[in-house]
Amino acid sequence: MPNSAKKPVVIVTRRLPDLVETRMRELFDARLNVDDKPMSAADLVAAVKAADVLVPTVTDRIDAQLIAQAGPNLRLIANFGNGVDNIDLDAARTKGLIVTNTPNVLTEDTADMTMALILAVPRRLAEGAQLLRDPRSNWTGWSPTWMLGQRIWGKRLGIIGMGRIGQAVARRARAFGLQVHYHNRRRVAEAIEQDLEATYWDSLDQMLARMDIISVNCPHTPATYHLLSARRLKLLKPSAFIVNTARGEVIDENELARLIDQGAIAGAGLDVFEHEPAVNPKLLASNRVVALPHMGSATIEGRIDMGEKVIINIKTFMDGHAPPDRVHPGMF
Ligand code: 8YV
Repeated sequence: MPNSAKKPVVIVTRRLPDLVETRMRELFDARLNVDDKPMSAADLVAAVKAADVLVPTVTDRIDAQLIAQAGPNLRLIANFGNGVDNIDLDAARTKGLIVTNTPNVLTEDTADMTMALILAVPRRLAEGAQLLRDPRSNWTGWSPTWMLGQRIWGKRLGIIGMGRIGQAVARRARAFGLQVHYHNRRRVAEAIEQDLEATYWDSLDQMLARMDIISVNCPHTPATYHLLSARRLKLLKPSAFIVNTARGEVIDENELARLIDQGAIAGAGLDVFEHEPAVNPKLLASNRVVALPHMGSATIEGRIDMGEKVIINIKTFMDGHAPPDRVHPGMF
């Protein structure tokens, strides 16, 4: 059991909101990254050798090779983030390390951002805003045929991944008059389906071929890597839009860019990318793509809540109890 008399060495890989860092300083021997410069591979090795607890984020690759080099004191990896695809969970378990994440607190913020993209792409929001700022745009005033987009109301939204965030997206989508459809590893409870008036598709292929908007809300796992493969992307209607606030790796990004370029897919709203922070230049060049720099959970309230969860996970573990947000391999 961890020794609670001595403050644990908690190494945090990125800068967190002040409130969170202040509390961490009070409770732990917190080693903070005040410059917020992403840690190099060598920095991470030094961190896992020295820490009792490591607090990584999505920008840190905690792979088997790194975990193998962990020092004897490292017991807990308390991820600042919901997705744990940055961590090799099997390697962590083999090494006897507990892994935790920060579920729930970013659900509503991420669903808001998803809904924002669902609205933004068909209604050409970014294009319109950009146009007014461009001195060459020469906008002379309203016209009946100016900047026409596609109506949202009455369209079919296909949600891939009906977990917490998928369901929060569905609730919002209902309010905007979208018909909710979904594909998930497991069908959700009947009461949830009824509440969301959601139609389940066992076959992802069949759902893709019939939707007007696709929203990706599943985690990135080996099973969902390129779930939207070149073959599946070609099943979409040319009038369909894709929104992704989950993980870039779920979509074959090159193929998506190519199909949008060709007009075989109408557009995309992307908050995440396959090779983050690199973004396929074709996507950036297209006015049918709204690209955001991984902002889904980026609210001050959300980030403080995430920090609070990290602290609770560490504190509970250090007090000798099971941390509330423990992640097991196979959970995702
Ligand atoms: C986080 C996210 O900001 O929590 C997640 O899974 O994708 C983001 O919203 C990021 O992961 C923090 O590590």
